Amino acid sequence: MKTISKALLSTLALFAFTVSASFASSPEISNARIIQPPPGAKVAAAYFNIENTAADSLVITGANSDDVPMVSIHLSIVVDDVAKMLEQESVTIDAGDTLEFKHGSYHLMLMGLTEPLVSGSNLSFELQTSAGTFPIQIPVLSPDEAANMSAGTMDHGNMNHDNMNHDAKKKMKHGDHGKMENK
Ligand SMILES: [Cu+2]
Repeated sequence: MKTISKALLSTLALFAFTVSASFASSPEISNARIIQPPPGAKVAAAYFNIENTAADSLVITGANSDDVPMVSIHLSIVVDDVAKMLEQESVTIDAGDTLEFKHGSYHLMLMGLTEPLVSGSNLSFELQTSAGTFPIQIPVLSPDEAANMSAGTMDHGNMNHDNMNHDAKKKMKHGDHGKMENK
């Protein structure tokens, strides 16, 4: 009897471990946004923060979207005062680290756009990584909304980005997003 319950216990423990391990390996995406490009633009950039919550390095190898003809990982750099964008085959995030895809750094380059990106809409992406493929929804923000959002992020580095991400659209629609800067 004792042996059976021990076996059952260890089975349960193993199950619990498996479940939490599979959650832990999903990267945390926050603050995802695409800044609406000017009318007629064929390209746009997508930004987000990605936290590698797993115990192993996470390698991002690419992204795709049914909504965008071509998606590449780019890195913006400045060489001799000239801004350049370099296509990256992959980006590695160490265990526990967060990488910000942002203006002037890593970004997803959305290319071959045939229709204007409308602020308030969401584009669906799949991120290909060493830990599998993960879906991401990225909202299109007007330039004003995006400026408010990044100002808020910079002023409040400790803020829970998840909450901000979830509330951002509603807050910004009501025009009170600027409050975050004044806190
Ligand atoms: Cu680019």
